[in-house]
Amino acid sequence: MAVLEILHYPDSRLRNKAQPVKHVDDNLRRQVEDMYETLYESQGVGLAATQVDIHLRLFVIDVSETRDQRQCVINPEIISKEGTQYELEGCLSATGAYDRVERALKVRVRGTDLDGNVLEFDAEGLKAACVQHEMDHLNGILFVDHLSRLKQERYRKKVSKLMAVKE
Ligand code: GNR
Ligand code: NI
Repeated sequence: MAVLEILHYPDSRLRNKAQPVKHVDDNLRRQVEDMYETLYESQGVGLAATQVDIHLRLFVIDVSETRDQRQCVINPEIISKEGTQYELEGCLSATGAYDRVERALKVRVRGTDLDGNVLEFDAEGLKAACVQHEMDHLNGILFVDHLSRLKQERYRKKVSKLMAVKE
């Protein structure tokens, strides 16, 4: 197992649209194990494959306090949405950005697990926001894209200043 390197804004690879998973092999299983390790090490609630430079449609989540409710969804789809919420989000690929994003309050998710079984579940609140956030990653979208133009511009400048300091 290994902790994978997470891509950071403004890395253009975060803009790739992930491709459907055609079959699950041992290599992909290993990558998913590494994604869990990366998720727990970085204390996130979700991680999309895109963030670790794997451009396949899958994500892992664990929104539990106890960090023992891992779930991997392959070829995820949101089949229904209900209500709205407007809660604070952060992203492991967008350091230093925290803001409220409008999301559906409840979603119904369909996909498959690593064994090819159909998976279908309801998510609400943080878990629902997280699923929508991870689905966005698979489509090359970051949560900062949902913010106002002004906030996006401020964030872009903040990051370029931080990068200038590093060099
Ligand atoms: O750790 C994370 N927290 C979070 C909080 C609210 C809504 C979504 C998230 S996902 C984020 C981890 C991450 O960047 N996943 O892509
Ligand atoms: Ni994210």
